[in-house]
Parts: sequence; structure tokens; C-alpha cells
Amino acid sequence: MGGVGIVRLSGQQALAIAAKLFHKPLAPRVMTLGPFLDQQGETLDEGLAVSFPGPNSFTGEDVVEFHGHGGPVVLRLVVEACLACGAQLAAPGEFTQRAFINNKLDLAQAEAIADLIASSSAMAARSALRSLQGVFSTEVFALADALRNLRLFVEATLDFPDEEEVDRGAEFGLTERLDALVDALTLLLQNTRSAAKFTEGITVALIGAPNAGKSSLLNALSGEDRAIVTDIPGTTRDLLPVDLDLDGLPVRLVDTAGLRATTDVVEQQGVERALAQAQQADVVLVLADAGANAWLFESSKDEDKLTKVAITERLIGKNSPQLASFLDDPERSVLVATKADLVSGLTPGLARQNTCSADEILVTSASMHWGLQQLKDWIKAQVGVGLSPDSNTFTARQRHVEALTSTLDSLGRAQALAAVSVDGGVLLAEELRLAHDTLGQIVGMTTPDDLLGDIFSNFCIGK
Ligand SMILES: Nc1nc2c(ncn2[C@@H]2O[C@H](COP(=O)(O)OP(=O)(O)O)[C@@H](O)[C@H]2O)c(=O)[nH]1
Ligand SMILES: [Mg+2]
Repeated sequence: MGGVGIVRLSGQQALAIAAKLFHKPLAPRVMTLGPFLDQQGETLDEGLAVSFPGPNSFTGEDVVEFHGHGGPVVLRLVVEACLACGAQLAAPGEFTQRAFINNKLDLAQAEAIADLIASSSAMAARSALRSLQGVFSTEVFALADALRNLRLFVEATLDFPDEEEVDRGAEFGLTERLDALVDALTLLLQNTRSAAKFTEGITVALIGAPNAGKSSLLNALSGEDRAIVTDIPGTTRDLLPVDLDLDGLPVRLVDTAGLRATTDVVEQQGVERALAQAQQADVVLVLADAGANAWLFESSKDEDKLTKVAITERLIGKNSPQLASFLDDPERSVLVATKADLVSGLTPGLARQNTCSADEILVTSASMHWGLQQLKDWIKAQVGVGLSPDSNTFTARQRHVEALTSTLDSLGRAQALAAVSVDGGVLLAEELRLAHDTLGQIVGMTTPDDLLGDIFSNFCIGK
């Protein structure tokens, strides 16, 4: 419900249908005040009508908008009057889809509209707007153009005898151009990956032995009492997701069952789910109970001993080798020491024993709210670039990341083919065609219809 509600018509019949509801003449792009009438001539509402004759409209078609009062009942009456005059209800995303079909927007820009509407922070909105303005698409189009030139060259030389082909390739600078394209795409993929995380959010799994303090940490981080906390090991058995907003980064924090060998069937399933969740999470927090092992931390005030390796060996590995294995990936996981309030002299925050980042330990206490900010900062840092408000971010989706990845895969094979000899001209041409195809899918040049359908059906009605 709002002060003003808008009913939007688009298509060849838009002006004709509007004329049945609104009897005053409509000058293009000028708001006209008057009554909205049903077919019996009865007034349904009074408001402003405006027309945008195509092609200078959002969809590229004739568009008319009725700006009436915002109540759902009044609006429905106006919609029903339009339907009675021959209009059809729009499918989700149909306005944007028509704008895309009529070349008013490319596909990445159309997606940015959905992202802009869904944005949950000022930063997310700004990024979506940059995408809508074409920051991302312009780069994709430029690279697709460069790729097209390569294809034209390779396909044209297919007809020439080998020696000549090699000479022409060298003259054209085929390998250099391919390398430059791969470099540019690799950079774009990197930025797109972090933009996609930023747009779609990341998953952070909390794993550890039973009673490590996972549920307590989840509650402390989310500022809500979401997970049950007890001193009985094995309390949490299912995955419990909680959505957070870390300064504009959407984070899904997932509490899991404590990892241990158990004969309880339900708990066993919980353990399996915990491991599966951790496998696919963007970030894994591996928790170790410092409180219950104060001796280790206290005897290690001698800083050298409080290393990730020592703790992993003595606390984590002993409980579960699977748990320890997650720590092998320092890009994705970090060791979190919990219950630091039970250990005298342990400084909360980031304990960095030496310069090696793999040795980072985040020291926290859920009950004292110690080290939580450092933990949040660490998570944000994992997402990489794109989090600074003044960096040139855009919104992106996993779909774009996948398209860029397979484009790069094809180009990698193309590089190998071009390096041996241009003998594999046909294969080379085929790899370049594939690369061009997947790259084009981002902006909708080559996107299959079913994928288009999926993308637009995820819009809300009326967009
Ligand atoms: N002193 C202290 N106790 C904690 C802290 N975090 C958790 N606990 C206690 O440790 C026990 C297990 O906590 P819980 O969050 O359920 O662990 P989980 O099994 O890993 O989910 C409970 O009795 C908690 O009260 C902490 O930061 N400090
Ligand atoms: Mg728990």
C-alpha cells in the first residue's frame, strides 16, 4: 500500500485501451489529471495518466501509465477495467523482458533492474545502478568484439595452405591478441566473482566438535537468540541458517551439528550435512574450544607455541581429521578459538603468530562479545575487492561467473592450439566460436530461450 499506485500498460493496444478508461486526450509524456472510468462510464478512481509512445519508452512499445491512489482495491479495479478492455496481465519480468527484446537493455542490464529493486543496502543499490548503466555490459561487449575479430581472422585463414596460414597468423598477432584477451577476461572474472558474492551473498559455515561454541557464536554474530545452546554435546543436529547483513554484504551463516563419531542415526545425518555444507560454503569457520583447553593456550603464552599448527594438531585433528582438512585451505577457512573468557591472558582478536597468513587464529568469546568485529572483518576480506564504496563495483551473478569461466576454458584450449601450429585451424575456430557464444550469453546475444525464461520469471510481477 502506498500513496500512489501505478498501473502500467505496454504494447500495440496500450493507447487504444487507455482511451477507453481515460477520455481526455493524452499528449506524449505529459501528465493529465482526470477520472479513470470503467466500461459503464463509472469513475473508479481519479488520478494522472501519461503516455510514452514507442519507441521512446521503457519497453520500446507504446506505454501508458495510470497513477492512481495506492490502495490495493482501487488498483485492482483499474487493472480489471484494463483487462475488460482487452489487456492481458503481465507475467513476472515481462516489461523488462520486452525492453530486452526491443534492444532497450541488454540481459545483464535487465538483471541489474531486479538487483536494484531487491537491493538491501545503499551500496548494493549503487552497484546495481552501475550495472544498469552498463558498466559491466560495456566491458563484456568490448571483449566480445575483440573475440569476434579473432574469429573472423581464423575463419578467413582456414582456406589458406599451411605455410601461408602461419605467416598470416604472425602478421595478425594471433597469439598476442589471444593472450591479451585472456588477460582481460581473467581480470573481469576476478571482479565479477567478488561482485557476484556481493550481489548474491555468501555462505559461511560454522563447524567444530560438539560444544565448541558454534551455536553461541552464531547467536552472538547475528545478535539474535536463534540456535539452542546447551552444555549437552550433540544439541544441534540440523543445519540452521541465519541471514546477516555485514555492512552491505549479505551473509548466510549456517550453524551445524558438532563433528564426532556417533551411533545416533539422527546425529550421524547431522554430521554428514555439516560436512556437505562446509564443502560448498564460501567461508568455513573452524571452531576450537580454547576454554576447555586453557592449558594449551596458557602454557603457550610463549607465543611461538600458539600456532595454528599446534592447535590444529592437538585440538582439531584429534577430534576429526575431516575438520582439520578444512584448514588446509586458508583462502576459505580460518581457525576460530572460542570461549577466550575462560583462558587467562588470551587477547581477543586476530592472533597472528608469524607473517604467514595461514597461521591466523581468530580469538573470540561469544559470551563477552570479544573478537566478533575482527571475525566479521575477516569474512568481508575474503570476498575481496568490491567492498569499498568508492571502488568501481557493479552487480553480477553466479551465471555471469560461470559464463566467463567457460569462456576462459575455451580460450585456454584455443591458446594451446594456436601455440602448436595453426594446423588445428578448424579446432581453433570451434573453440573461439564456443568462447564467443558463452561470453555473449552474459549480455543476451546468444542466450538460449529457456535460460531467458528462467531469468525473467524470477522477477516480480509488474517489473
Ligand atoms: N564461558 C563461555 N562459555 C561458552 C561460550 N560459548 C559457548 N559457551 C558454552 O559452551 C557450551 C556449548 O555451547 P554451544 O554454543 O551449544 O556449542 P555447540 O555445540 O558448538 O553449538 C554451552 O554451555 C555454552 O554456554 C563463551 O564464549 N564463553
Ligand atoms: Mg550447537
